[in-house]
Amino acid sequence: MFKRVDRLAIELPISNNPDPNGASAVQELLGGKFGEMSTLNNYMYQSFNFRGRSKLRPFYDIVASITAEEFGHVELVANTINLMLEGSTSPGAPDTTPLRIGKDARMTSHFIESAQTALPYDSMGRPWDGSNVFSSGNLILDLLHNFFLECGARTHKMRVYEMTDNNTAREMTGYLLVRGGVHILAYAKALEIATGVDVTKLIPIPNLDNKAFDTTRKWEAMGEQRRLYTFSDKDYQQIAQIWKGTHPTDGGKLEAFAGLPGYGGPIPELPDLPEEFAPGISPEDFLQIAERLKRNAGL
Ligand code: MN3
Repeated sequence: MFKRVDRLAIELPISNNPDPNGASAVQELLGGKFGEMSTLNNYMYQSFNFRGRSKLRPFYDIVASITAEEFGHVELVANTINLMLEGSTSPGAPDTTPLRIGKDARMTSHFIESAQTALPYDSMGRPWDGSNVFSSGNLILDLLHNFFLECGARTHKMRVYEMTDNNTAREMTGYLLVRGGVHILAYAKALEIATGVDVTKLIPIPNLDNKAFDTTRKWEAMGEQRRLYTFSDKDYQQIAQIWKGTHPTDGGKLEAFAGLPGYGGPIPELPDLPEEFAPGISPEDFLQIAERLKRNAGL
């Protein structure tokens, strides 16, 4: 089962200027083949389908706890896209063409299908689909796939980082580069325990340190590249049987934590967007809703 927390993985800065085309590039990190929806669903199905769980518990715990973290990454990237689109248009009567900018934006669907918010699509508007999930049932093959998936995800994050200097996008991407690096290392170490092969020698792919990206540095200074969380109060603690030893590039001690990270940020508040009819609740409607809520509460 899953427990939900009404908090974002990190605090996202409010973007200083709308960047609809940057938001369409960031869609790749959400609904692309190597995006967060793919990492989430790959690990989620592998954890549902895991054979020999009792015997291979530490491997199951690694896949299951990273699944939970990926849920929060999907949420973080979606919120980044929302903030990048924020302020693209302003209210106006239909005849003033208030959504004019939408027709020239790379992802017109942000302005038609959703009220300037994230969609489960890649950067070219292709919908994410279940064929992006690899769940072979062979433990080594699945772990190898996950290592490859995380390296591909890292490559795409680095390229998107180079495409937009929007501050919200950079903050999110820097953080996810650090956390994705943890997942690369977790799968490498799992493969090492399972096979005896030192997969960490392949790291980093691409061969560029996270430190080259400005917004990674504060997370690395905090030691986030060395921490793996269970995302559960009591379960999945056998991650510590795999997540131990030292970090291959920074030499620090790897630490497994029960629970969630101690940091996080508020879920950004999205204001009314009358030109998109969203949420479409007028002040008069709201008064009536408040009245009905009061009546339902017996007041
Ligand atoms: Mn991720």
